[in-house]
Amino acid sequence: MNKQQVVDQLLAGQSCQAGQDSGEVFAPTNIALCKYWGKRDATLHLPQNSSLSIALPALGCWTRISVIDAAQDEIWHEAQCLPVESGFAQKISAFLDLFRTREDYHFKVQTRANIPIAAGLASSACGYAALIKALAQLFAWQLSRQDLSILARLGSGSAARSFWSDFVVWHKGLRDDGMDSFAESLSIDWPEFKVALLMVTEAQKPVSSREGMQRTVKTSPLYRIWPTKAEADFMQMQAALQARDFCTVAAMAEQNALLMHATMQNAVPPVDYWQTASVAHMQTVWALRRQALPVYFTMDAGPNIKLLFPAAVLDQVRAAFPTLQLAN
Ligand code: 2P0
Repeated sequence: MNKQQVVDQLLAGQSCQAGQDSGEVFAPTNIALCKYWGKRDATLHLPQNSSLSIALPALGCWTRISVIDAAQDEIWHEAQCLPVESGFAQKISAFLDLFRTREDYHFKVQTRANIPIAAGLASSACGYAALIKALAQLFAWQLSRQDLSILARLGSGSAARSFWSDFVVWHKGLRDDGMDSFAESLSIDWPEFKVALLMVTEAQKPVSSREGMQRTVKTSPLYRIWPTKAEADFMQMQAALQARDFCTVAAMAEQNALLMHATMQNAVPPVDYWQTASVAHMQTVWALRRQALPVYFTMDAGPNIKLLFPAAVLDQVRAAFPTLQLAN
């Protein structure tokens, strides 16, 4: 099955007529507590394991899309019109091809984000989710958020999780067409669960997540244990979240991230997103825990660290990490 077949199946019976302008929509970024790492289908971005994330509701991507009378798409990022041949513009235009219900439709896409791009802060997640939300408004699709999450997954796997502002699960699904590989909110209201960013660098990562995952699945002997362990974490973490058991959730998140990074570092050649400062932050977290402070971390495909802690200990965590940026 290819992407177009999935789109056609989901949009059957929906309007093919685009309005003039979507208006500006926002999608939050999300940080996985139980990570997505590895695909069972690289075309449809179907994952090897289910994953679970927390949204950062004030950080993400704003997108507006309109139909223009032009021979090609115009892709704007942060008030700059990108050259048609740029990698970013080509990726977006190729994705838009899936939704061009008339051949003469060309789009102007305007995006801005308040997170750095490709630095392990899920910029592609909020970027593709915002694009799908904007298209849904432009075409006035009558689709559930679960269906929108399937469409966004075709752009980037983790985008499936960027349609809600709380804890979200993305089911791996079993079907070849991926219609059961969608995300949904756990509807858990837990404002005391805090996430803070420790920025090591805003530079773009040297190896994309997509390539990193593919190399890990193909060459890392340690990856063999990942799908089963990640699926077990996914189930147990949901129970701990329902129980509002902070230390269990955060300890599992840290261990899940460390196992993901171990599988990457075991790839040939290694996929290594760690920098000296990332490791120093981890060691500080472990030292604080030895002093009984409930602070944990997670880390994605980039060197930046995300701290996890209950709101009640914010002052102590800030004293240890004066540069932290509170993210929720
Ligand atoms: C996650 N990451 O669960 C994991 C943890 C990075 C580390 O999802 O190939 O950009 O577009 O499906 O979604 C980043 O991978 O990859 C990611 P594609 P994506 O958040």
